[in-house]
Amino acid sequence: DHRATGGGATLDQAEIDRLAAALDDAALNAAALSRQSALDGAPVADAYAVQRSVVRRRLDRGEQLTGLKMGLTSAAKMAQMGVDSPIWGRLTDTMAVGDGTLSLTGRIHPRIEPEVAFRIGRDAAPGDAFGDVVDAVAPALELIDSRYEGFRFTLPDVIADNTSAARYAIGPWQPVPAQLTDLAVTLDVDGTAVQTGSTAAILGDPRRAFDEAVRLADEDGLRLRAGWVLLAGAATAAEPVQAGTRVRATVDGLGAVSVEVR
Ligand code: 0L1
Ligand code: MG
Repeated sequence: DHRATGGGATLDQAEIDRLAAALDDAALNAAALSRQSALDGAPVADAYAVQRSVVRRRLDRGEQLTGLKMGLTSAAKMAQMGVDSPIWGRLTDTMAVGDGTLSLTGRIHPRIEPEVAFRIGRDAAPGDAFGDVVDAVAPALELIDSRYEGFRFTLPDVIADNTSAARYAIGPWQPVPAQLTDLAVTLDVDGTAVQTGSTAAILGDPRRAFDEAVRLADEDGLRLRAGWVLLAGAATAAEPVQAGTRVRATVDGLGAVSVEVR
């Protein structure tokens, strides 16, 4: 049987790998791709199979998984895409911003959004509660960079494209606060606020992003591992970003993370 494994996938593995190679090449060459009609009407299982293959190519080049991310976690973004469930993607070490410098080299049309990040203290299993597994919280920035022309895509397209994941920066880790439900979030560029929101925009409570990540990744046979990061999702819309600016995300009570964009 040459069908992809995983519930409900319909494309064969050769087609999945062909779509993955096109997305991976688009990322490597910073060249936007026309959307992939092969995924039109495809079940999300097909799209996640393409994502798995895209990330497999990265791992084959020596990258390491560093965590997972949730996307489309706000009611506004879900409504825009006509879905009622968030999506998830994979993070690798080359996406992590280590030294506060965020280079745009190799990006297509980058946008940045303020997020909340969780540190995974021990390997997670289905049914684990947030408090059993998450041992620290931090403000975070996510740079998303759709590999599709015009940042336009369907739900299966963006799942296949590893949920537009490109780079991420994590601020200082903090003890998990008593509540995370309604913390003010600001994205500023060169000291001017360009987006404001609340952590309530992240599934009503960012802790729910943990439950969703555990549940959705398990459908793909993947579990959060000790030492990994989980990006819970954006609290505001994403902003286009330019070289020569300083971008900062502040989450009330958690502090801030900033990057020098080059
Ligand atoms: O991290 C995100 O919420 C991005 C999910 C994909 C949608 C987009 O690229 O805008
Ligand atoms: Mg995001």
